[in-house]
Amino acid sequence: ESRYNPAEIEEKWQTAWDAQGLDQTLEDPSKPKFYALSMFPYPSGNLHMGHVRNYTITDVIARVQRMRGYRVLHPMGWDAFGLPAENAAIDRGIAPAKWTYQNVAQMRAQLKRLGLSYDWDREVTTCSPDYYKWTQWIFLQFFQAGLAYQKEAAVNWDPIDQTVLANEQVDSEGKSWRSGAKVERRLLKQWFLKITDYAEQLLQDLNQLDGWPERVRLMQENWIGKSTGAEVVFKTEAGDDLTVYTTRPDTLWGATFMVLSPEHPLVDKLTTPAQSAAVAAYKAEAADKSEIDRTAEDREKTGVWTGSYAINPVNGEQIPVWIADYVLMGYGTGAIMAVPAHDQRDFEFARKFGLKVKVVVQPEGETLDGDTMTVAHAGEGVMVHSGPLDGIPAGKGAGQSVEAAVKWLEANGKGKGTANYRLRDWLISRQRYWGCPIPVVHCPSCGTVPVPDDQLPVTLPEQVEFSGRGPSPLAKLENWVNVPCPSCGEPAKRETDTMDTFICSSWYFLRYPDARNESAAFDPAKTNDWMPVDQYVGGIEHAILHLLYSRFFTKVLRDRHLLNFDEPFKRLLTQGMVQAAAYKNPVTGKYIAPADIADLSDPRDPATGDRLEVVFEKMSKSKYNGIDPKDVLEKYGADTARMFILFKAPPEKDLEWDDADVEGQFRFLNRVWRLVTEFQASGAKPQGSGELTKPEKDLRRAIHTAIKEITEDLEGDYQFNTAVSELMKLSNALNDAPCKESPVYAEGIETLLALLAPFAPHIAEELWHLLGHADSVHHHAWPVADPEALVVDEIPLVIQIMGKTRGTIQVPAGADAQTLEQLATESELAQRYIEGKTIKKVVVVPGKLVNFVVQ
Ligand code: ANZ
Ligand code: ZN
Repeated sequence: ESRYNPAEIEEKWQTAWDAQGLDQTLEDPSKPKFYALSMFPYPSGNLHMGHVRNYTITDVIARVQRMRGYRVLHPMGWDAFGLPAENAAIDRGIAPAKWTYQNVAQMRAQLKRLGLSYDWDREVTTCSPDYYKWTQWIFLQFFQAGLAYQKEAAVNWDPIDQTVLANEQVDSEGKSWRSGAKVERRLLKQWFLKITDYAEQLLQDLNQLDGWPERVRLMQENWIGKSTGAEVVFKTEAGDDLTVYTTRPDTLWGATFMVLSPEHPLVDKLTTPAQSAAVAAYKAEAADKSEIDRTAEDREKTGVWTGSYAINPVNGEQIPVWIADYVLMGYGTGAIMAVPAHDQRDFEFARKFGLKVKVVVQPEGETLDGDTMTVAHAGEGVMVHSGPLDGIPAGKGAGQSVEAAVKWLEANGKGKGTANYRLRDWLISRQRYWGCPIPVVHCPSCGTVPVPDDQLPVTLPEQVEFSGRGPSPLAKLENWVNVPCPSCGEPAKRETDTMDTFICSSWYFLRYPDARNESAAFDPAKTNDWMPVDQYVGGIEHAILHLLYSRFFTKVLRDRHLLNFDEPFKRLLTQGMVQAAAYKNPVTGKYIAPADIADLSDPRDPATGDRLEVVFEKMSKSKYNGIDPKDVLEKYGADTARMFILFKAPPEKDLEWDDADVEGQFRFLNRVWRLVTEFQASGAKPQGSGELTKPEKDLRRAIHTAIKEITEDLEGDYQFNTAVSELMKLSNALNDAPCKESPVYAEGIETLLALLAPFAPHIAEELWHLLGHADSVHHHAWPVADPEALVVDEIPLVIQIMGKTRGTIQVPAGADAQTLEQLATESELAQRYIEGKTIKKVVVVPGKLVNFVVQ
């Protein structure tokens, strides 16, 4: 008798499938399409359990859809630019390209061992010139549409290494990862994409995404951060317009001072000679602070008076103009009217600097006084001291104060209703080497000139020195930087910034439908055919930026007439984390490696003797609770690993690693192996008899119930865990069936293998062939439940004696009360208790129970 040997059969089938081209995309227009996509990985070099989970989920979906008759696109690629490759170059002198491609090769081999049904012919690698040529081309599409522009913005500057640092290279204390120097902020001219032009569409179209988790849609909505209010024009004493953005134009009569961002262009003009030293000092201080610091709520307010006043347009009052860092230049107009009575930040500021506080919203049953109140009143009330608004209820609703204020401002030409978005334009410049070069040339006479399409890609030079010091490696390469201007031919300089890697991943899903196209990013006909992605699967950590940027790219390319749809990802599944037990010292907060613990049943810190807590946390090196997929594959094989991951938790929930459950799935596959090999060895020839016997009927019901339940589990919410349970139930039913010679048993064995195929593709294929099939089980049609087989013809009937349940008997479903009474009375079970007694009364509840009252 043969043993289940996963190592052998998995490798055998992976090779065979490769040779047959089993996983190649079927381009058959007569079939409906299904695009199944996992978020592509960064090639760090090692596959972790989170990857395994993500890709297994998508693979099951892809395989089921193929069996259900779809043509399926299920590709894989590499998000291959980025900082770690450059760090490897700096630390270990290995070229970023070499490091990256080595990692890709290693991870591709690991993926292949999992039996994932990818069409590898469509693999994309974002750092490869045949890919980034089109990233550059798409960038130029944005440029031509006026959606890519340059402006000054702050970067992290390391004063010792004289270099720009990425945010990830600055630690939580604001120090450089390499030099340890306190990082400064410097203004540099940098490239931006105008995502703000699409803010409203990105918000509105969230309504189309009912296949996304509500939580993710909400995160996107908050990130876009729409607020509505008004712009109001104040005048400076010199007659300049000083426009503010406010969400509470109704509180205009309560504005007692103004605050400008220190970077506001009118600050210098407004500053009086007496205040100029203080203002200059404050501006310098603010320039060094990050936005997060500046807007932290618990921070003590700081600021300086400019020495000037502005005029409140609603009542002609003169109010002082201050500068303070809590007002940001990048939001609204960079200037606010301060209403300390009703805004907490303004209130704190006013109290600190002794500025007036004037109440204009009076809450019912209270009399707030600006001189004595201790906290701003942001809540409800009635408008007071507010001219035309007096008596109107305060609020944003219809007929309330904000609406009335906007109407009044517009009628009197003092302002207008507007909306604002928290979303900012996307800063895409990186002063680094390992990224996609921005394809423009700077010419002294022509300005910024795009590199012509026929000169793309602008390739990354290979002879580069990496020190982590000084300007970007690209900027140091004289003969790469100096080029003739594509427009006038005079000496000019290449742009040396590279693109944020989020750009590369904002369009890769558009490339897969036409991945080998050498003359275009993609053929719109092909990409429009396959897109949108029907099921996207990935981590919640990408819930905001990656998804928002991809949506933005899709909309811009649609407006360039390259795409004919609004949204790239129809359905989104964000899979939960993979967690494992970690041992934590509750006193020191340190994690202890299991290998250092003497007795795991009484885990103690070897250093302190403290009793350790066992906690389930995301697998990580620092918590010593990582499990290497390689070890699991070696011990049990890919099919077991897949089954465990699918069985252990619903895909969107966190999964707790459990060796016993892994073992359990391995045992289950062994059971399947035994069932099928024994059936095959028995040589039982399914013979067509007429009427089915009762055991045959029962087995057939079990088979078709499994089909029905598993099919339902895979529709909608992808409840793989319950689907695996159903597979286990079916295998038990087969095991226990007394009719192993019956054609129904043969039907059951084949059905089990077909249903198992998407989950454990190798063992299903091996056993399928053992049964004598020539074609792949993965080409087999997904089984369909026969409704007739599901009909239950017998039900259990509860037998009670004097109200006490004594057991059940099987009776025909739908039997009437009289029949039930007869069957119950005659049953052995009832007879046992009734013998020698007289039946006084029989109570029958059809479909449920029969109760005997005896004496
Ligand atoms: C007067 C006022 C009175 C305000 C009041 C609020 C309450 P959101 O919802 O975030 O859009 N503001 C405007 N521009 C700002 C900037 N560049 N930096 C910091 N704060 C700014 O909030 C908009 C409100 O935040 C605006 O409404 C303004 O303060 C402030 F009882 O104006 B408000
Ligand atoms: Zn020129």
